[in-house]
Amino acid sequence: MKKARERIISERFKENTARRQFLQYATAAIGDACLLTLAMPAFAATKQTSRLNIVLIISDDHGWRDSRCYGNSDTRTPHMDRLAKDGVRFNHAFAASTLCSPSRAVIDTGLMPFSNGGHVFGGRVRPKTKTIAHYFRDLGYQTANIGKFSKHPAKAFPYEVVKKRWSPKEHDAGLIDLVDKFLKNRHTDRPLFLEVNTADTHQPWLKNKDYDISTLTVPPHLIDTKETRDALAEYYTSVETLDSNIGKIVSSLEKNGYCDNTLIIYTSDHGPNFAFAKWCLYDEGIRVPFIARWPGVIKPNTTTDAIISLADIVPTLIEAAGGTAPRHIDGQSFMDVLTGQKKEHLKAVFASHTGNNKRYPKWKANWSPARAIRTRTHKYILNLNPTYEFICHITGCKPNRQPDAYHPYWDSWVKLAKTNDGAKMRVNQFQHRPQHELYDLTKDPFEKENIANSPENAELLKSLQTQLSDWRTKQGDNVPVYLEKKYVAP
Ligand SMILES: [Ca+2]
Repeated sequence: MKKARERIISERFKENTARRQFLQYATAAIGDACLLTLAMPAFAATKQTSRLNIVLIISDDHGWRDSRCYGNSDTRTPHMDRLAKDGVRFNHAFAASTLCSPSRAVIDTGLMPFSNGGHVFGGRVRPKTKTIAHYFRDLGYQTANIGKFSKHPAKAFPYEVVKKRWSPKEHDAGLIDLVDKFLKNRHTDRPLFLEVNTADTHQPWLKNKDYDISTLTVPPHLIDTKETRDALAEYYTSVETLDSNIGKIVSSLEKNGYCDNTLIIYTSDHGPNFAFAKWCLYDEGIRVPFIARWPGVIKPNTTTDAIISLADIVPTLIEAAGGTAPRHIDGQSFMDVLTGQKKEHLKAVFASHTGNNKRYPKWKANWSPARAIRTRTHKYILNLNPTYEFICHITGCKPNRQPDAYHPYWDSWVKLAKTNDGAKMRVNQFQHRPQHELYDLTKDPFEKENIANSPENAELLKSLQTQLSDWRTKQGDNVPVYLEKKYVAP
């Protein structure tokens, strides 16, 4: 352990020296940067720089349980499993929000949803917010973003190279070629910060390839119907494609010389489009896969139970690159967990869900804002509009209106609920959220039994409420509790 630490310190010293030298060089050559690139022969492309390259692969709506290395034996994920075998797998990584753009704004800023401003779906980060593209540019890196962008406004995320590719119907067709060509044609001696955003697991899911739905294990938070099994098979088919693409990205990195001196991280923006997952602050919504590979620094085939937030990515990567993490941001570096020096990181994580803006007025949907605190053992959720029915894409999409986003499984649950008490209870739990929800995750990991009203939990409830309230105050989050039965879009 000591040896690993010394090695890291030594490497960081070398990296910092190289960075200083590079900055001096860059200052002199800045005006000729383009000419320099053009003039540089292909064989001189320095991919194995003395400084660390960083590749962050972010998937869309992939749940933490849904790969084989995380224990789901129904899925086929050899490439994620391989990445985990080569590196460290985090068991307690949490997104700060359960929708695309708010979660991604946190990943790229290190600031939680209210402090970066982009807490609404499609919301914009505050003017002058510093993002990962700024931080790595300042560290002398070439910054690139390939795939789904979903960051607003785009100018606040000034990646040097942006290659957008996201078409829900076509999934990631063409994405791998973009990554491969970019890596192949990259001729610079600067280190690389690359964010690749895949969309394979976003709806609409792919058609079931060859999963036998009768053999699938339906996770306990879902209601077991044929339609649920069909949806799982489609989702797992999409997970398989995601996994294959991760394999191709890693293979392209290795083929193009980004092997030993490259930190590769795989994570997801939030959980899948199943009830009690995406759109919700239950663990199935906010808990995400997180795998990191860094040859020579991260001990292979290890796992950690350290609790991390995706807000911690920015400071961790800055530190890994030899920089100093900014103090004003919410995220905290977990570099010591990556290197195996520490087993613990955060005591609790916070999460926030606002929902859509007024782009869905006809639906009156996705307006069930909530906030949550999640400790090692418990989750407290504060629902800010508890009397309004929980309507989201899962319950609100109709086959004739939104054929690509419609999933028949929800209708199958509603139908079953007419004759089955268990189904009736779960459908009701999904559509009607009390103001206060408390779960004991040690006994009830799928958060099915709300214990907020049990007198024996009063003290714990109060403590978690105080922590959440203090956090909200610090964040500038003053959204009140709405007790009207109406749609009040953010
Ligand atoms: Ca997403």
